[in-house]
Amino acid sequence: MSEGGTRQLAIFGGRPTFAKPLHVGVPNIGDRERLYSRIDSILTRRVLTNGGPLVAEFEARIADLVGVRHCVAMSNGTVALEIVTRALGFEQEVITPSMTFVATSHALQWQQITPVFCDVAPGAHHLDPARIKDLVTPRTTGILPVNLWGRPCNIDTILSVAGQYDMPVVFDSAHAFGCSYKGKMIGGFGQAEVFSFHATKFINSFEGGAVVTDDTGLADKVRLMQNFGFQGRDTVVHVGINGKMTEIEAAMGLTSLESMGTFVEHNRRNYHAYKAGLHRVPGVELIEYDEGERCNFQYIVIELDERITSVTCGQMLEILSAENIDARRYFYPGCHRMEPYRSYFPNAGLLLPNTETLLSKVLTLPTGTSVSVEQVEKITALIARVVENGPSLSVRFRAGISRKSSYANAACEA
Ligand code: T4K
Repeated sequence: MSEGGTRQLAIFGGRPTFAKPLHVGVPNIGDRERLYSRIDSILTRRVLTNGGPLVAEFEARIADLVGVRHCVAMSNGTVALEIVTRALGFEQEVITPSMTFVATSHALQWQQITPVFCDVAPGAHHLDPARIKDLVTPRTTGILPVNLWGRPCNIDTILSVAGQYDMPVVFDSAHAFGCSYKGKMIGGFGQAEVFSFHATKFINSFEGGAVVTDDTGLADKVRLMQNFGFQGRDTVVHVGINGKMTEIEAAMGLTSLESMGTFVEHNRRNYHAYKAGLHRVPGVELIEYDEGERCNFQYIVIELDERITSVTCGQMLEILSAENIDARRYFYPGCHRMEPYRSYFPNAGLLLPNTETLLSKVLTLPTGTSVSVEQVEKITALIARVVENGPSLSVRFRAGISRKSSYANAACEA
């Protein structure tokens, strides 16, 4: 532990481990000069949006990297999900996990499609393919699984179950750009996949997203719908919306892509530092990446077993937060416990026992290029110390000892 293990925890009035907060999701920034020069070219050209050359270049680069025929860049991942599911005729009911960012469900509900929440398998973070059959009804029109944390879900089995019902599958791969499954890049599975290039993502275009697919008809339709349904200047042939990516976003996206190798390498080093630091901490399990595959290592996720650590996830979050470690409880409490789903399906949790258990113990920790290995080492040392002192901390929490309390914390000064 820093300062020889004698420091009092900040939650009890000690000096925080970090002077400034360390966040999950601080953007990776590529080569600024390249970005400025691209922005300069945009201003000179005066083509700011509506299908400029940088968006076209970004789309070509993504399609090439992923190994698909088509990429349609979008204003963000949520709109990309809305457009592609609509283009595929998703309606009525769609099977999707609750263990995801709420955008996955919202993209459906926004179109009056009911997200039918599928539980995760015990101990897993992804939709359990074995449960899909129980959820299929005559109203089911598709499946929207999520490649959470950039780790692929059980893609083969999901596609095989979907095939039995002749149902389309769109993968929400918002986290999974640059990752692979069985040696093939994520982006090339199902009818289509969606990436997010939001600021907090591994590769960012400030805001942004993309639909990737090998289906030319689908790509054409998605492109139409993303630009009000315009075919040419004055002809509108389809209902549409504005989902376009701007040139300045593409400039950032292209610049990010040029640094992709550096970002992965940095994330990988941090991941290994977390792995080394948490390896022997009882009750704390780091969610591992399969390094035989391509990974972006963008999310550092731990599961706490409260029976061993004595402190709950919420308490750990509070302790870390006081130390200026802004961990997140992604995606607590689960989409099914957020509005409007909570009101629509008040008992959904009964069908999602594994999701509920998982959400009670998952924490996401800071990484990315703004976080150094030395900082990771301090974070893991702190977690180890908290767990070591778990029983006495838990007593203090139960006694309602408030944060930043000024009196000495003997238990944590060991
Ligand atoms: N599907 C999945 C599975 C997703 O995870 C997401 C988005 C989507 C679909 C939809 O894609 P988009 O429509 O967003 O393209 C963030 C992001 O807003 C969201 O994109 C992302 N998932 C989700 C996992 O995380 P918040 O509410 O956690 O963001 P926020 O504003 O708290 O930012 C996180 C931290 O990042 C901050 O504490 C500070 C730091 N940060 C953030 C921004 C935006 C910066 O340092 N600079 C910044 O510019 O949702």
